Amino acid sequence: MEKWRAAGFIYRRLLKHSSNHVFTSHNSIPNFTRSSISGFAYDYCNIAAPSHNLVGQIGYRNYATSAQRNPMFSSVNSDDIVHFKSILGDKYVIEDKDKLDDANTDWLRKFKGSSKLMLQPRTTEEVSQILKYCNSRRIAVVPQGGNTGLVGGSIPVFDEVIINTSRMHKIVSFDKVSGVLVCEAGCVLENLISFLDNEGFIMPLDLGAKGSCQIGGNISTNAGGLRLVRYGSLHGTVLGLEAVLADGTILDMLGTLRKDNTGYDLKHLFIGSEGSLGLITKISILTPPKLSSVNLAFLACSDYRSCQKLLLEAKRKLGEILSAYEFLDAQSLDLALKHLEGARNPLPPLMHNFYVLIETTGSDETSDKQKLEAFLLDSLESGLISDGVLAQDIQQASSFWHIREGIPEALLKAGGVYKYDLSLPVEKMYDIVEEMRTRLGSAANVVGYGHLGDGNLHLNISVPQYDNTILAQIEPFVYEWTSKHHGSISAEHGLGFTKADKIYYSKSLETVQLMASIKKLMDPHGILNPYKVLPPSSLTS
Ligand code: FAD
Ligand code: 2HG
Ligand code: ZN
Repeated sequence: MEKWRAAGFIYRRLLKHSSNHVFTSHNSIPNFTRSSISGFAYDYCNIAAPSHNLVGQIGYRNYATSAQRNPMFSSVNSDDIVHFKSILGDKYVIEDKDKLDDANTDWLRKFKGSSKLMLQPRTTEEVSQILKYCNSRRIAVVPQGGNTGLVGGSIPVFDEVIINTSRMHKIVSFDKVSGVLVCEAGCVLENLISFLDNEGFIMPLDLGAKGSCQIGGNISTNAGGLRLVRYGSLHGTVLGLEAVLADGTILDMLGTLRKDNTGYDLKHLFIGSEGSLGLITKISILTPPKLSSVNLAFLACSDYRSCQKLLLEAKRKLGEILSAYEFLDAQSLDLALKHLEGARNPLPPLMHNFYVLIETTGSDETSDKQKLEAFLLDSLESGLISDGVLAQDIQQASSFWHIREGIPEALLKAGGVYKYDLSLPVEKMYDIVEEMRTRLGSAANVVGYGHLGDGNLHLNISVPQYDNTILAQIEPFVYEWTSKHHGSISAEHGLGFTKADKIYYSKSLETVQLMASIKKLMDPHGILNPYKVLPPSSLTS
């Protein structure tokens, strides 16, 4: 009886929306605009206090407390400043304290470096001259894109010079026949999405930080995001790169071919290397055509097992039109509704334990719609979903995405947060959330959400204040658990500074040794993003 009542409920909604629920070009409507992403951080700071004090209230940590500055590195002096000005002009050699405060602080407002200098090159040649000089003077540098990274990789640990790519934002070419886009590394992802939308194409990646993150940063972190389930990882879609090595050598690997088996495919070394092997200056990427029908459903499931079974069914029955499969638990939804401006629960406020967003993208509006509706009704009848709603227009779709994409922002507003970005077998993924809840009791709010379609859990532990006693209950347990279940301690955010010394939980000693040899070969003085990705101990032997 219960099931049929529920079935009637969703069926009414489907009928209600069926006249015009198919919406198009979702990709042209950002969920966060550029200003809202960075603006949010400022709003947050303005409410209470300047950023550092605010962060201080919840337990701000300085990098320097957990690492030793490499004594081989030089500090920047006045001659260096004169030299950088001769390359870039005065305006783009930045010593202004306020600008440096922002560039020294990460998105989470958790860590802060103490760089006294930010350089903003416009061209590859300028990057090359800067690195050549820094290498000869043993000045350490940190490449910085949109500074939305979540593992402390994009800010200095000590006084490294920040090389910010924001001025390198030119689209070089777009070929409509092949769908290959060539652009500079500092292009903001959302701008590329808009550019391609006008051309009838889409970017093969999309993430909540699109309003600020840059394509160079995306590639350097091998960002995953919301559509990986459909378009695959950047290792598949990036066709070529231009990068500058530590000694200033410009490496031209900017091919636009899909097939090229002439020797080692070195671009892959840079994808996901988090600025530790070179600074990416240009990219070429394969972009798919924009398809005419996009549908988005926001669904409720009573337990995690149902979310998991629903994924299998979605892969089977929606097949080639499935373009996103995201999940969040009730605790994540609560946080989003509490902290995100304008967020509204798309479903009546009944208790559901889990929520799933299923997006389809296809070329036939009628058949795509029929397919999705049939799938939803079947899933309801079989009890896999307990309620759900289809977006009836682009605004509604944006409001559903706002909830999912806004969870990191909501967590930040809630206080301190310990973040774990885990790859795990889908059937085991939620066990760690439950075990963590049992371990921490009322000391923390443990939430789980993420890219279920890719086996990527975002385990977030929200605390009123950063607290080492709580941290000791979380780590190393979370890493040991992940390793025991053959998972990865970083599915998509990278290792950065915060997880560099945890690499052995996911990689063998021999693998790390080979990585360290490659790093030493390509950057013998270790000036590129030091203290990140690899534990410093792996580089000393
Ligand atoms: P930055 O943060 O500036 O830098 C990241 C790393 O790349 C640093 O190590 C930096 O040194 C290096 N780097 C930057 N530019 C270059 C360059 N040109 N050459 C060499 N190295 C460089 N990540 C995901 O994978 N999936 C998500 O769904 C996702 N969602 C997010 C949502 C929000 C709200 C936020 C705040 C973050 C999210 N992230 C996500 C994390 C982050 O946005 C990504 O890691 C993104 O790819 C970083 O891009 P960026 O330009 O901000 O890079
Ligand atoms: C997302 O998918 C991002 O929203 C951020 O990767 C995840 O905040 C996180 O833990
Ligand atoms: Zn993610």
